[in-house]
Amino acid sequence: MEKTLVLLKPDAIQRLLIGEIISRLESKGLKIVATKLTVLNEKTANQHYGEHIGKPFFDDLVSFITSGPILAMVLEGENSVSITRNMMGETNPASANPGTIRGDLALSISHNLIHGSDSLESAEKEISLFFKKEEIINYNLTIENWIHD
Ligand code: D4T
Repeated sequence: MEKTLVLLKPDAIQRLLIGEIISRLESKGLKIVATKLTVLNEKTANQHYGEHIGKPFFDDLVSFITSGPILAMVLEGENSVSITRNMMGETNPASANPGTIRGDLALSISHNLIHGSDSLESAEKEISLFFKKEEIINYNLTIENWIHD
């Protein structure tokens, strides 16, 4: 089953939005198969946001993402990568649709609450950056037949 990496960024933790955001993802039918509260060091932040090195917002992005605890999660479900991205909304909360996490809960592009892998390939890389294999739990929920085809 498809897996994706989600990070609740330091603003989500400080604004006490962990429960609200997880509740949306969990209610959709995505299953949490790994999670940890952690503080990113600069090295891991550089690896995670490597594609943005050299962009004008890069230094602020790294300071922000390393500024306090984040909640990292692996979510599992059919099409979990694209479903999570759709539920997050556009990168800039000002253009994110109502009903999305960023559209409903954020205002600023530099404080946009949540990260989700943007492709299957990134999901694989990102999951291995944050979690060891044995930290990802394979288990069944009894309600799964009510969620999947
Ligand atoms: P992440 O990677 O955090 O899930 O966000 P997105 O996938 O939606 O967007 P992104 O990779 O383009 O941007 C990464 C991160 O940088 C911040 N950012 C982005 C910023 O502060 N200023 C900017 O101009 C842009 C484009 C927000 C998300």
